[in-house]
Amino acid sequence: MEQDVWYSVRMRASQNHEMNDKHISGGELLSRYDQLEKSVSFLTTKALQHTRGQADFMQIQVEKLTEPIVKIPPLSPTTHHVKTVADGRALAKQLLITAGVTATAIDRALAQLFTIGNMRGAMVVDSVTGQRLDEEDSKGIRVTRLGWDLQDFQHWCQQQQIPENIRTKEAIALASKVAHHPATLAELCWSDDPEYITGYVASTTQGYERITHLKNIGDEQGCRIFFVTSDVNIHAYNTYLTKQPVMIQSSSKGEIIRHDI
Ligand code: WAQ
Ligand code: MG
Repeated sequence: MEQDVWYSVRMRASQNHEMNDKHISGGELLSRYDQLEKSVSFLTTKALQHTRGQADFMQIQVEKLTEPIVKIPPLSPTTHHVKTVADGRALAKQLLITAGVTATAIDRALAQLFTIGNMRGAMVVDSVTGQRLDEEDSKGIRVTRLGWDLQDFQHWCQQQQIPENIRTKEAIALASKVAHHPATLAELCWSDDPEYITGYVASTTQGYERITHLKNIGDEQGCRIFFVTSDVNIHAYNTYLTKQPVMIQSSSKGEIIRHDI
């Protein structure tokens, strides 16, 4: 049945592509064939109307999926209201420690992040030592092949009494996929968009914990760090993040959709 065939759609856009290649925007979603035009258009708009600047390079890739899609539920959200960045980061550190990450690992990971700057993906870090486990000096691993039906998201937001915001949809989808892997202890994230200062700590044990100030307005330094157990198989972990199709569904209990190919 054609309507059961799914496609992965990915976008990345940057500025000064030939020189320092400043990351402007990225996006990934799952789409049915009859929604492909809309999906490509959604990601094009995301790239072209970006507060990080005007892109001079954009790539959009569409791939038919042949693997079964795993359905998982979204992490449960909570919001912590803080008044300053210092309070926000101190709280984030506390939440990460509660999830099992060491203070040393957090400090070392953040020091590496600030040295690199301008990442396009996430850093994978040993939750005990803080050693970076994905390719050193790379711009990070991009989590792809994930989606969340808009209606299901909207319905879930009403139940949870949180705003129906597309940025939150994308962030919770990503955090839920990442947390679902048994090697992930916790994630720390804030946006690289200069105007958006709310970030989160996510983990299977504590859910999606939003923190209202994790950076100052105008700051373009974003953050995405996955803290993993020391015994992680980094190759398999990478494959899960980039290749395993995952659909977030509020009522799901972890079943697999077998789609015809
Ligand atoms: N895979 C891995 N890393 C990514 C991905 C991805 N698919 N998308 C973004 N990143 C990394 C990349 O290094 C970016 O610089 C950084 O994360 C921030 O990305 O509940 O908007 O898309 O209010 O700017 C969180 C709070 C918002 C939402 C996060 O991140 C809420 C956000 P952005
Ligand atoms: Mg961004």
